[in-house]
Amino acid sequence: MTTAKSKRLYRKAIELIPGGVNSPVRAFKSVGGLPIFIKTAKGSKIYDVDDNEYIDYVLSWGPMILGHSHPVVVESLKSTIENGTSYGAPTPIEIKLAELIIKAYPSIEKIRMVNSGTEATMSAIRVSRGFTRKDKIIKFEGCYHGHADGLLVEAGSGTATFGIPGSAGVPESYARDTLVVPFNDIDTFKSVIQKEWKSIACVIVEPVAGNIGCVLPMPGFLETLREETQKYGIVLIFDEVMTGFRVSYGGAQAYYGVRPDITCLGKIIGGGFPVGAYGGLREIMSMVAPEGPVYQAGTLSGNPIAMTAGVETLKILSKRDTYKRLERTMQYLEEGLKDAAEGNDVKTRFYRAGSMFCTYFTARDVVDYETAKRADTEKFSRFFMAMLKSGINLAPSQFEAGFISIAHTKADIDKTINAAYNALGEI
Ligand code: HOZ
Repeated sequence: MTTAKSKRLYRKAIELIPGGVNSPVRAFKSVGGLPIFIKTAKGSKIYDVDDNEYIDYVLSWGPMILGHSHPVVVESLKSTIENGTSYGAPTPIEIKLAELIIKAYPSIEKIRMVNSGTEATMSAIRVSRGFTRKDKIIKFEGCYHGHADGLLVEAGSGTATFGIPGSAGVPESYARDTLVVPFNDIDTFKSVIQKEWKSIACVIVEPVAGNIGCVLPMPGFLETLREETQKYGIVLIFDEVMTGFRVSYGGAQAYYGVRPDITCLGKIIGGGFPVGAYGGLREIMSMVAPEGPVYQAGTLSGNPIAMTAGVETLKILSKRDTYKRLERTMQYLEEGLKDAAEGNDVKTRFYRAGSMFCTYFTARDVVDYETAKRADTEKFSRFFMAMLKSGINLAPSQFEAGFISIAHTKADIDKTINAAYNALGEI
């Protein structure tokens, strides 16, 4: 297997783009390799510029739940593109997408489309502040809500991958209004809220912490967030950018049975195009301009290409057996990966919510950021590289989740399990 062309491109990219990449984790820095440059993708596979084939478990970090280049999505995009790519004006297709989302998420009565998950969370917080007329927010250690100032405090994703506690360039005054509590720590959460509730506008959480791997909420955690925020008149925001339409059609809120006041979405609802959305109770969303005084805008918001890809993706996902199929495939992969670790006597912990998952190289349970950080990242890196050489594309960080799509076949999973067995034997 050669990656000579990728190496050449990386040398060029690094001269022109910070770190040679347009998003930090892609640089492969934490796994000690050089990034592969992608040429094409189809179904469960991606192909690099050196024509190597990989079974893909990154899936553009989640959105490609139908697999890459799904024929139905591609066909509808062709006709959309022929009619123009952006108008900066309302279109029928954005109403269709709003309808589909609102139908799937009873907690959402009104929704605003934006261009990324970062914009969605940033705007949801602004609306919460406008609605409650309070400034402080509570977030949880290791939860990543995009890269807006004030949210880059003890964040996951790239900051977890590179061990950066916060980001340079964020004024202290912004971070001061962000109170941070360990994920799954009900007692600390309650004591912070009891002390500070008068100044807290909102609580924002990833219901499944997917930017430090895949950390599941413990029984009672999300329920407590709901009860306490309701008690004190604080807005509860679920950042479902990753979990929305992923862990179930109704997201984590349907999966765990807890309804937030605002939901942030992204990834899957754009079917692989840049998109985000935030929506919630009518009362809160009516605060958004031009209906209300909270300003938020965007030239490409509701872009017809992204809306079309989103609508077509959701239509396919809403078919009866889609999530059952994903569940069967995921169960098979879970069993195989666990057996491969046990068979090689490598201590791991495997977690998943629906079809998002993570294998941690640790013998101890992972319940929050602290316990996730105890995972052996050296071992993960060796595993990652061995898997890549066998044609399996995992996320290049111990602190990112993996995903499967409806295009992943039994043969794909068998090949993956076999590769994992050998890789775990090597490391
Ligand atoms: N923060 C993203 C995953 N959680 C990474 C996005 C990317 O590198 O494309």
